[in-house]
Formats: sequence, structure tokens, C-alpha cells
Amino acid sequence: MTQRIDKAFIAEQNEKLMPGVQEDYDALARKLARQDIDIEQITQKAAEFQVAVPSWGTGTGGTRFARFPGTGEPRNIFEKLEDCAVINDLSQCTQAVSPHFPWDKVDDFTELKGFSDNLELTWDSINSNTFQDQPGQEHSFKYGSLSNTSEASRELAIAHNLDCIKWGEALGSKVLTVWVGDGSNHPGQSHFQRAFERYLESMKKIYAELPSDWEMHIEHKMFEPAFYSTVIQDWGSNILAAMELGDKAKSLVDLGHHAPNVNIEMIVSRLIQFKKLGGFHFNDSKYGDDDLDSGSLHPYQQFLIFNELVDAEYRNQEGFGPGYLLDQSHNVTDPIESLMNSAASVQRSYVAALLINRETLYGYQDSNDAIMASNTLKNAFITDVSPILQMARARKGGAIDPIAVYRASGYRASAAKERPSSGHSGSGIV
Ligand code: LRH
Ligand code: MN
Repeated sequence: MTQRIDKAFIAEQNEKLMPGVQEDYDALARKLARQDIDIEQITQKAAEFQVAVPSWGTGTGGTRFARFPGTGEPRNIFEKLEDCAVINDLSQCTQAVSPHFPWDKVDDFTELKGFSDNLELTWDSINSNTFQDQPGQEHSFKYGSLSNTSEASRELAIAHNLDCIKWGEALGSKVLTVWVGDGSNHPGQSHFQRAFERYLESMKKIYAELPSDWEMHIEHKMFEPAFYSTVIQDWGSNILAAMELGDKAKSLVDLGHHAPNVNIEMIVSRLIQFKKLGGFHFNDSKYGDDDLDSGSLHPYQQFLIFNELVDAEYRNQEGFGPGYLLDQSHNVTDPIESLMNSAASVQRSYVAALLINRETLYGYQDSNDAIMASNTLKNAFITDVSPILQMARARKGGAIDPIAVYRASGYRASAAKERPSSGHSGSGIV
């Protein structure tokens, strides 16, 4: 068991930085007060903000070419949880962990729940996996899972998702996320309608077993592992499936699953309007599903997405309550540092969007004053809300500078002692 970072050590590190943060905070308070914004209200909302972390993001990621393991890699879900506790202890906005089965499967889920309780962690959405065959698997997912032409493969995929619900109930989760890589590589290889019909028939069998207070989140993706067609390729196929299945089925938006330059914030607005926005997998990308750190390439797009989310919150949009999760692959950085950076980036987009005076914006929109409408958004985006994020973390016992405290703690070095490297490099995302 690798030691958590001591709260007193965090407080000690904060002490050195707090005078400067307080000075910046007071200056920002005066600036915002001139815009009739009470900084304390914003800081309170920042402190309440949560984004979940992916268990699979705590290990070093890779590509089909190679994976270069880092030191002190977590070797099982218990060590992944230890790292998630460190991320939350310093960031104070990542209390929930999203597992992936069977990668995180255990024999005793009560023991796992007890372990996460001790680390003051909760469980977010459960991710099923029918994009890989397990050792000795009788019916392959090579030609798909929930949409496979083989009924035996479809039944196997359905059974796995029902197991995921059962395991999720043991952990206290309330969401099943279903992403399938089903699709084709050659024109003519797959009958588009029949494949979608088989997918819907399978999903209806899973939906029928969903507990009444659960949601099912459907994740679309343009391509990979299929490179010609994908059964749930875009938000159109996604929302059609969610509407066909019922109220508990909603659409999940993974930022990296869209073609470059797609207007994702407008897709978000549509899903909100039709009460079908289930949640997000935040990351960033330049070319494909690169799974890079959130906000590292397109921070303005991420802000514009939160502009839609905060607007829905402001309008008390019916059926609005999306889940937020990071879904990234950390190939060249310490995963703990990337996840802390990304959580703060997503939190920053939310806080900046809170600074927009919505009534003023509506006025510019209604009068077609494009310049003032655009500047209203841009001014909020360029406002440096760092003092609010730092104060919110410090007030909850977190670190003003999470990366600095993490490095000063020597956590990774002690983890390396506790967790001799598996020496397994191989390739693939985990
Ligand atoms: C697919 C995906 C999906 C996860 C996987 C790890 O690309 O985004 O959300 O199951 O990554
Ligand atoms: Mn995803």
C-alpha cells in the first residue's frame, strides 16, 4: 500500500503560496465586483464542481506501435484507486472513479467497495468492454459485438453488459456506458440497417435489465477500430438509438470521437434540448482519437462546451444533469500529473463560463450584435480564474499547486519501490 500524501504536508506547502493567492483573489474579487459578480458565489460553485477520473488512465497508455511503461505503474484496481486518491487529495474535484470491465474485475466487490470507501472515493459510470476477446472466449467479437451477425457473439456481449450492471450495483454506480467498436473496413462488408437493427435489439435486452434509477450512456465514435463504417458513428446514430431505447438511455460525447472542426458545442446544445445529454469523456485531439490532455490543444472549444452547459443550468433546462469524466491516454507524462492538470482545465472552463452575464448575452444575440456577443464570451474566457481554483482547492484541504506538492511528496518514487515494474511493455492503450 503506497502512502497517501499527508494533509499536513499539503497545508504546509499551501502556507508558502497563500499570501500571493489571497492578493490575486482580492484583486479578482474587485474586478468581478465591477461586473456585479460576487466572487464567493463563483468560488463556492467551483468547490462543488466534480469530474470523474478513468481507472484506465492511471497507467501509462500506448499506441498500436508501442507502450513505454512509467515507474511505479499501478498493477491492479487497488493500486489504481490509491493513485486516484492522491489525485483527489490534491485536486479536490475528482472524488469519483470510472472503472472498466473486465480490466478492473475482482472476485470480491464488497472488498473493493470497502477499499474505495477507505480512500473516500466513489464510483462513477461503469464501462463495458466488448471490443476485445478474453482468453478462451468461445464466440469472438472480431466482427462486432452487440451488432455481430452471430447471435452467439451478440448474446455474449449482452451477458457481459448485464454483469457490468451487477458489478456496478455492488459499487454504488448508477450508469452503464456502452461503447462498441462494431463496424466494417470494406464497402459492402456490412449491411448498415441490419447491423443497426441487431445493435438496437441487443441494447433493448440490456436496457430491459437496467435498474430503475440507472442510466445507459451510448458513446459514438467516428472510426477506429473500424476504418470504413462504425455502427454508432456519430451523434445522429447515437440520439436515434437513445430515443429508440427509452428515457434512461442518453448520449455520451467523447470530444475525440469527432472529425476535426466539427462543432461539438452545437451537438451538445441539441442533446441538451432533447434531454438526451448523458455525459462527457473529456480529452483533446489534433487528428484522430488522440486522447490527449483536456484543454491542452483547444481550450476555447472546451470553454464553449461549458458555455452551453452553464446556459442550460441557468435556464433550469428540464432533464439536464450530465456526468463528467476524463478519458485520456497518457503515453509520455506521469498519469497522475496529467489527470490533475486536466481536471483543473475542465474546472477552469466551467468557472470561466459562470462569469458570462447571460441576460446581457441574450440581448446581444436577439439584436444580432455579433461583435458584442462574441466579446462577451471571449472576455469571460480570457479572465484568469486561477485564484478562484486555487482558493477552492485550498479551502477543501487540497493543494494550491497540485503538481508541485505531488513532486515534493515523492509519491511516485515510493510507488516504484512498492510496485516492481512488470517489465511488460507491449502495445495498446493500456
Ligand atoms: C473508445 C473509448 C471508450 C473507452 C475506451 C477506453 O475510444 O473512448 O470510451 O471504453 O476509449
Ligand atoms: Mn471515451
